[in-house]
Amino acid sequence: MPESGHRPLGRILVIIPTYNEAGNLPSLLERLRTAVPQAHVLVADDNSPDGTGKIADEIAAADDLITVLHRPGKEGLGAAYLAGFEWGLARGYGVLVEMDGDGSHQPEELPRLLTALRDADAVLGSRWVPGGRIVNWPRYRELLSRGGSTYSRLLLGLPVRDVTSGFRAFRSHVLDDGLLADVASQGYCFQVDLAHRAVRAGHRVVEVPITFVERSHGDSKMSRDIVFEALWRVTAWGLAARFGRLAGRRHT
Ligand SMILES: Nc1nc2c(ncn2[C@@H]2O[C@H](COP(=O)(O)OP(=O)(O)O)[C@@H](O)[C@H]2O)c(=O)[nH]1
Ligand SMILES: [Mg+2]
Repeated sequence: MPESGHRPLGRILVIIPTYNEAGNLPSLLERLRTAVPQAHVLVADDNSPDGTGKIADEIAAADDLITVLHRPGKEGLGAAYLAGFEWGLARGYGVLVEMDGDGSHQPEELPRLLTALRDADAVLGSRWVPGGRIVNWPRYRELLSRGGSTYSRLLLGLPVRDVTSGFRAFRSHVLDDGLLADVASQGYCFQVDLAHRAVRAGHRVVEVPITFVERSHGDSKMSRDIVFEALWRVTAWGLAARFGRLAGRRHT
């Protein structure tokens, strides 16, 4: 149930999943430590071949508020976040933040997300609400993201404009309450899954506008498989909900 109502936020953990972000992570960490100096940072690296994990280790060695979670190999965004959430929940953080490691999410905007969280259970940084912006994103990515959000909103009845956004802040009780049990989504579908679960559980989920800046170093990990996973899972959830409702009606 919603527990917000101006309760103190508690300690903040920013989780950053990385796979081959050597060219982006150092400057991102520096900006993040300046923008929100009190936040702890957990880099969840999947044994990046470009040495991101080692670079993160070197930065963490000089900064008590940065920790690196080394994972054995590439398992997708969802698995990295689940491991990061588990790490943070076990250590009693009050707020768990999701943020990309490629510089697309501006650390300078995190204080705004945290302010909105004072009055909510979860805050989603959104490209597709008034005031939201994208910079340097190819047209096909914009169409895919907008189309995916609209499809999920209609099919799942999800009152969210940007369902795949990966710049988010959760009060820890949202994630601690069995919400993560049996999450199977791996790619960006993980973000849809989480938003869907949070809304269904009755939590107060709000969106605030963000400016998303496409990476200037390295490559996107988006793939056709990731898009198909989101499409089939969202469709399956939508149909299951509809058939469930119909079946329920028949019995009453
Ligand atoms: N640990 C981990 N991080 C990942 C994986 N796939 C993507 N990421 C990270 O997730 C974030 C978003 O991925 P990105 O490729 O930029 O996706 P895009 O912004 O949608 O093009 C980046 O920080 C990636 O390094 C993965 O399999 N494991
Ligand atoms: Mg990116």
